[in-house]
Amino acid sequence: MRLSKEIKMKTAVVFGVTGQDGSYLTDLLLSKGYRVIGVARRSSVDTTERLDQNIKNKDFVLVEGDITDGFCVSDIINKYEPDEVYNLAAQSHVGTSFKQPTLTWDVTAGGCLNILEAIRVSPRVDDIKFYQASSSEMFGKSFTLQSTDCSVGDSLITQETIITHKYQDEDTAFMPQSPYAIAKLAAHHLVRNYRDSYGIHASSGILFNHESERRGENFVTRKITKWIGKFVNWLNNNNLAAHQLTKTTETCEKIYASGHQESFSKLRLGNLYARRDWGHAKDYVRAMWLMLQQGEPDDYVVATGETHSVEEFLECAFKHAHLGHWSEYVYIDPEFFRPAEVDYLLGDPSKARTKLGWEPEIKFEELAELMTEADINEKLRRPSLQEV
Ligand code: NDP
Ligand code: GDR
Repeated sequence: MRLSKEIKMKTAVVFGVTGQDGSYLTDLLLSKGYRVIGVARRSSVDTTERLDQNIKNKDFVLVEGDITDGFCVSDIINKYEPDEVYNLAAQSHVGTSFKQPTLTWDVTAGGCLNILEAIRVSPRVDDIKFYQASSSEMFGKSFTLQSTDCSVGDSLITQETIITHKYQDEDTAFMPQSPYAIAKLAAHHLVRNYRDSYGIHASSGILFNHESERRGENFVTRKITKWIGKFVNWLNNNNLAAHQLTKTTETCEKIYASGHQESFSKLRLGNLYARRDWGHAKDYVRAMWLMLQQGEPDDYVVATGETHSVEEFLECAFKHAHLGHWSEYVYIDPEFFRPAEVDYLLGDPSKARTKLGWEPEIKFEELAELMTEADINEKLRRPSLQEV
């Protein structure tokens, strides 16, 4: 029996399904009654750990595919006839993009073009809505400066107070600082160009940093909480409390405890002064979905409207783990400094709030706590993950 259009199950193709956002988006779409076609590239090891909860769901189909292969992308779009296509696939690590710029370009810019082309030539072009994962990294060094004159008093005794607000929104100019950000910006412009040229329902979400318990382990927030998880486990295994540790200088690379032979490597980090607008991935995939429910395609900034430094994240996470001050545990390693840095990101999500009705539910402190808690408990649940 053929189902009428109104009750037909929607189909979404998700490129980048094995990543942090891919897994949360899959959770969301399945909960909304979609059939989800998740595209994962071939790998010599299993990369589906984040999808464990969905892998046996009858409405979830995992297919093999790589976005750098245009024929493969076209085949998937023609075969599964999606209503919505989400492109979350990318070489998404900024630091790595300096070391592998060509690969980053091919995947992050070229991959998006392959999907747009596949949609353009599809006979169902008018029935497909497309989401592109754009990034706040595209702003790079750029920001909008808003000065508000808050002067008080009469003309004779005026107290001049100019408050300046520094932020990024949809009108802020782009000034990308890495091969990753430049590739994302190329993809962003391609999306706009295909929307204008061919009338494709293609939207870009300019998402600011979003993290979670499922965040990749070499992004700074997860690197910190993962280290804390392992360290707490080491303390527990050795019946040690934080106050029993030997004081070391900041140039010392290890942590020692008196009376114990074993040591533990300090947490190695780069620039602690960069500021980011950090939210939770669960909130951000909701914004992606909302963009594709709109009548007209558009671009939206998605952010919390708060900015914090890496140092502040350290403070929050170490405080939550009851380990004392983070500086006792961190070793600054030049290896993790980037050739060019993005110093300051603070998004203004007013447009997403007004037009999509989107609000983030999880803010900075809760995010740091959730991640720290999850990594400490992970160690307790899976003792095999101990530091060797
Ligand atoms: P992840 O790095 O966790 O996931 C990236 C995904 O892309 C993985 O599933 C990866 O597969 C897949 N992928 C990489 N190369 C290819 C390829 N050639 N073909 C097919 N798939 C490929 O990123 P996030 O989930 O954090 O982010 C999702 C998207 O949003 C990315 O495009 C990212 O650049 C962008 N973004 C992320 C932000 C954030 O703060 N998280 C902020 C703004 C934008 P595999 O598992 O095999 O590696
Ligand atoms: P970012 O995230 O580059 O903003 O890109 P990341 O967590 O990698 O870095 C944030 C800031 O922390 C500083 N930093 C370190 N970063 C890493 N990874 N490792 C370290 O040891 C370290 N020490 C300090 C960085 O220099 C930087 O200033 C993320 C990715 O998810 C992108 O895909 C996405 O587009 C943007 O967020 C928005």
